[in-house]
Formats: sequence, structure tokens, C-alpha cells
Amino acid sequence: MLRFFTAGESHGPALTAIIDGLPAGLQILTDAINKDLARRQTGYGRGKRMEIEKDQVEILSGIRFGKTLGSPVTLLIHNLDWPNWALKMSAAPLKKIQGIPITEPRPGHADLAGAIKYDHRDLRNVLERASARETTTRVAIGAVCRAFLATFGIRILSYVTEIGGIPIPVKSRSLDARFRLAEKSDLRCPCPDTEKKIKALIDACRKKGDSLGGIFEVVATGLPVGLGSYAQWDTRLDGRIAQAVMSIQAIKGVEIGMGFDSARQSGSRVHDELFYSKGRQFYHKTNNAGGIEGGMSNGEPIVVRAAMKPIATLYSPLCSVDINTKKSVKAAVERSDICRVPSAAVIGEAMVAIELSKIMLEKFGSDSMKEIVRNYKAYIVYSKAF
Ligand code: EPS
Repeated sequence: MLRFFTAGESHGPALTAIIDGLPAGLQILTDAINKDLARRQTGYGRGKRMEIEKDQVEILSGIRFGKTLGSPVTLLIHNLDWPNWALKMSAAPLKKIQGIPITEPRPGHADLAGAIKYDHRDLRNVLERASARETTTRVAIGAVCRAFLATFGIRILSYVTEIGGIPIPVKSRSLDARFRLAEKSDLRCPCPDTEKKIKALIDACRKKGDSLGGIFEVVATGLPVGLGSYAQWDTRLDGRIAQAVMSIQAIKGVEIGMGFDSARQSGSRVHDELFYSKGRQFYHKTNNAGGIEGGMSNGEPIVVRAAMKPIATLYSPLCSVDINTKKSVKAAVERSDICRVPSAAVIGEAMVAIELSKIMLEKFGSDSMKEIVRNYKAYIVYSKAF
């Protein structure tokens, strides 16, 4: 079973991930992980922190001569901002506490519920871990999973489809064109004209001290039919992917394929008709289902759409209540981003890669790559002859 844990505070010394259950014999290169870490860091609308960090992974266990051993893989990413926070985030007790406690919770952030839950009187104790800095480790794990999936020709791409209420037209472009353009854009926006409008909106928003959300799409191609299951609620592929993507900080909605729109149409406009030809075998001409029927992959690309709310830290803060005095105050202002939808899309890719890897390992075995490839090939031969 593929499992992972992440640890680390946003302004602590480092972020760590332990991945357990990776098969032996999978080639993992630090360059590939670093490439995805860099993709996560880009994005118009990010704050000053990204000028400090240059995320690079260090592999501490589980890999020898570039290949997994079957033992737990430990990944470490240093926070380059740490020297500025060493005293304020000291693990050792200090005679005098450094840094002023934060007591004004930000509406929409984990601050207040987290403080009550863990009995903290300094909201920094909450926000350090609630911070989206944590997603660095998820992207590193996602890069490892992406390498695993690539063995089977599975690719995972993303692009942004809307920011701050401005829709980005993507339908007229092929999937490859969307991805190619998104990779060149610091908004992951596959339409250069719309990109200019959105940048102007982000600039205006920055001046007002406000923040912006948006929508992104993650697409996985090259999947075999039959990943996931209809047999139990928690084995359904759509449910599993939705949970994985929903767990990303600030995500408030996840759709598969036509999603909410399918509820507004009649059945004949929603369901993808089936065809058969020698060579292509069973296929659909449309993909409204987003690659999943009955909780299982149907061989078409999996299309996941996610809605991200605007960042909760506002430079023109909203009303709040001081947790000690109970007086009305303005919410705390912590250095932050204005918009991070492009970054969330890369994190979405990672979460989809992780969940699909888990499901592939469940179906095809999990000890060595050779064994998994053997099982996978036999299944493909069988399913093509069905
Ligand atoms: C974040 C606040 C900002 C972001 C951070 C997420 O951090 P800081 O307070 O240090 O400026 O930059 O995101 C990252 C550090 C990252 O690597 O993505 C928050 O409150 O969630």
C-alpha cells in the first residue's frame, strides 16, 4: 500500500516527506523532482517569499544509484527563509519568547478553529502548518508518482481555466496545445490574450490589498480501463480523486468531467455513446464523464476541475476579534500571495498522480517494477482482446 506523511512548518528549518510502499526498481532522479518543485513556485500574483525560496529536494533514504529499493523514501526540502526565523521558530525553549504572538484570526483561514482545537494563544502555532508551504512536499511526492505512472504511458497535465471571474477559453485548443501554452505562461493560462486581462486584474487587486481565486483543470491520459471499483464507496475512483484534490489548501469544489453542468442537462446530452472498431476497441466520441464511469476509469482521459477560493490573508484586512481581549480588530496581516491558482494547478497534478499511483499499485501489485509491468502488460493484452 502506498502511503505518505509530510511534516514541517512554513518557517521551520525544512519540510520532510516519507513515502512508504513504493515498488523496488523505479528510477527516481532529483532533477525530475526539482523540475516540478520549480513549476509549483512560479505564478504571477505570488508574494515575496518565492523570491527567497529555491526549492530543491534532498533524498535521505530508499533510493540507491537512482533506483528505489522498496524501503521508505525520505525527501527533504530546506526552507531558505529559516535563518530569518530561527529564533521565532526555535524548537528549543528560550528564556524570552521571540516574536509578538498573533491574536487576530484571519476570516477564511485555519487560525481561529485551529487555536481553539489545539488550545493555542499564538496563532502562529496554527498558521505555520496550515500554510500552503506544506504543498511543496506533496509536489515532491507527486513527482515520484509521476515517474512511476510514466512507465505505463500515463501523463498528468494541468492548466488554469478561470481567475477572478475571468474565464479562459480553452475548448478550441487541443489538450497538448493547452498544456504547451500553460507551461509557457506564469498564470498557467493557455490563452495569451486573456492572460493580459487577468494580470491587470491581479495588479489592481494587489493595489487594493485584496486576493483572487480561480479554477484549474488537471487531466490524466493513458489510463487503463478498470482502475477503482463500484464495489465499495471508498474504492470509487472519482471519490478518491475528489478527496485528494479537495485536500489542497483553499480548494472549495471539485468536479469530474461535465460535473455540475451534467445536472442541468438531459441524459441524452450527458452520457457518452459507445462505439467499437478493430484496433481502437471500445471507445467514446465525447468525454462528458471525464474518464470515469461507475467509479472506474473507462480509458478516456480523466478530467478533474477544482475551484480555489481567494487567499485568506488580505493586505486590507477584514474584521476579526482578538482571541484574548474579545474586542473587534482588523485581522492579522501575514506576508502572503495575492493569487496562487497557477501553483494550485501543479499541486492538483501531484495529488492526482499520487492517487492514481496508489490505485495502479493496488491493481497490479506493489513489490518490484518488473512484477508490476508484467501484470500490467498481461492485463492490457486481456482487456484489448475482451
Ligand atoms: C502562505 C503564505 C506565504 C506563501 C506561502 C503560503 O508564505 P510567507 O508567509 O512565508 O510569505 O508564500 O507559500 C509558500 C511559502 C509556498 O512555498 O508555496 C500561507 O499562508 O498559506
